[in-house]
Amino acid sequence: MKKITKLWVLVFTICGLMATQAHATIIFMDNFDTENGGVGTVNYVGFANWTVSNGTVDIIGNGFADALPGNGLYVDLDGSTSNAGILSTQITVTPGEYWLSFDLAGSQSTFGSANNSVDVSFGMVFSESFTAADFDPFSTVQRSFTVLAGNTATLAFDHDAGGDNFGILLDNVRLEQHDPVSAVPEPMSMLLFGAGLVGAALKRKFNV
Ligand SMILES: [Ca+2]
Ligand SMILES: [Ca+2]
Ligand SMILES: [Ca+2]
Repeated sequence: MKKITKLWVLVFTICGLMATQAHATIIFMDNFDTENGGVGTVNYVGFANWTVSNGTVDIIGNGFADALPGNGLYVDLDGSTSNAGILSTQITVTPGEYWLSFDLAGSQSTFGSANNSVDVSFGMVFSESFTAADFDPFSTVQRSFTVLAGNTATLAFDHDAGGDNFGILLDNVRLEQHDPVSAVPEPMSMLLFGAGLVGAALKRKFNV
C-alpha cells in the first residue's frame, strides 16, 4: 500500500514538473560564447543580439583577459575607452509573468574599483541598480515581473560612467515567460461567478 502511495506521489510530482516546464517558455537567452568567433576583444560592437551605445564594452574570456575562466565569453561593461557603454536589446513580449535572470561579477581588478554599478531595466516593468565589489565572482540575479500589455521593450544594462576600463562583468542573460496572466473573465464566466456569489449570499441569508 505504501509503495502505491509513493508511486502516485512520484507520478504527481512528475506531472507537476512537466506542467511547470510546459508553462515556461524561453523568450531570450544569451551566454555571449559565440561572439566574435569565440574570441575576446576590446570595444566590441558586433553582438548578435545587442547594441552598444553611449560608450564601449569589451567581450572577454576564453583566454583573453579571462578573469573568470570557465564562463566562455562574457562582457566587461566598461570597455576600453574610459567611457562605459549601454548594452541593450529589443524583446517582444505578450502579457504574462516573466523571470529575468543574469550573472554579474565584479571587475576582478583593483585598478577598476571606481564606478562599478549598473542599472538594469526592461521597458517600464523592471528597473534596478546593482553594484559589485572588485572580486565578487559571478552570481545569478533573478527577478520576476508581470507584463500586462504586449509590447516590444528594451532590455538594457546601463553601466555608470565607468572611466577606468574595468567594469561590472555580465554573462548568461535569460528571459522566461511563465504562466500567463489570468484572462479577463468573459461575460458568461462573470455571470456564473455573479450567480455563485448571489447563491452563496442567499445560502447565508436563508441558511439553505
Ligand atoms: Ca559566457
Ligand atoms: Ca574593459
Ligand atoms: Ca570600474
